[in-house]
Amino acid sequence: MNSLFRLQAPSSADLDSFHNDGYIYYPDVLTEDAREKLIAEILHIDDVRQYLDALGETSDPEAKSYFVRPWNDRGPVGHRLIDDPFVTALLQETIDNDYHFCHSALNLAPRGIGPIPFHQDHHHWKHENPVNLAERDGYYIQILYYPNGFSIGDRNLKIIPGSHLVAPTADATPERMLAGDYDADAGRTLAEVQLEVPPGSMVYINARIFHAVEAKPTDSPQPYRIFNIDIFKEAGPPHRYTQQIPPEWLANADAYRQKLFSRDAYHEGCWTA
Ligand SMILES: O=C(O)CCC(=O)C(=O)O
Ligand SMILES: [Fe+2]
Repeated sequence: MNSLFRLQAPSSADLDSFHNDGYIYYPDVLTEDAREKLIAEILHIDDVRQYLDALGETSDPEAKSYFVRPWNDRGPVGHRLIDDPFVTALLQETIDNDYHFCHSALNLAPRGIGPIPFHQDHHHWKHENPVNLAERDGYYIQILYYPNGFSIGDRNLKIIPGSHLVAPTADATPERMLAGDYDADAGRTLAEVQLEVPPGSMVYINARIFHAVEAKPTDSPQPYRIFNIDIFKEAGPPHRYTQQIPPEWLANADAYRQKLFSRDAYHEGCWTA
């Protein structure tokens, strides 16, 4: 089966970027065919169609995002993203073999939507149960896909490269990192980087890095920005959103896919049980 991606595996420079900067940026890495089909699949989802019909062409400053988690209503390309050979090579070469699929989400951001401040998505950090403390150093990988891309100043992603190297204490806020207070801990100057991303791009991040998203101006030339995400976690207890796997995903799964999905889902109380 052909890959959905223009690349087969990460280069050694990519792996350095993952370990030193906490992310790898792959501009325009989906093939044209994959990008077009993925967008078509997303726009074909009933809920998405209804959302976009209601949104219309105008720029309502009160407009809400479309957001679904877990994103289970995936078409064939959406499904193949989970275990495309390039994604598998990336996971194996960055975090080895002991990982599972955690969950996914789909988001459409309309004109006028506000920003998301700097944050980290490693949920075990924000909880103090023994299980969270024990899992604190486990890898949590977010694969961010931008099928229709974005420009600087138009809901662009921002990151603080190297912020994954700073110990996750309550004091280590993004404001203090950007003020230089943690440069010695990180062994580098911590500064904000803004990404400009053409359609079909992927950003592969260690969820320990601080990242943020700008607002989308009401006069953006792009009516909505599409963002889908797949998240993988080191083997172990559930993360905050580790999803139930729909039974039909297991029906035709090969051994690799079965292993990806062989983990417990999150449920209320599972960390204190
Ligand atoms: O919209 C994006 O580009 C990223 C959003 C994000 O950081 C998140 O969903 O945690
Ligand atoms: Fe995030």
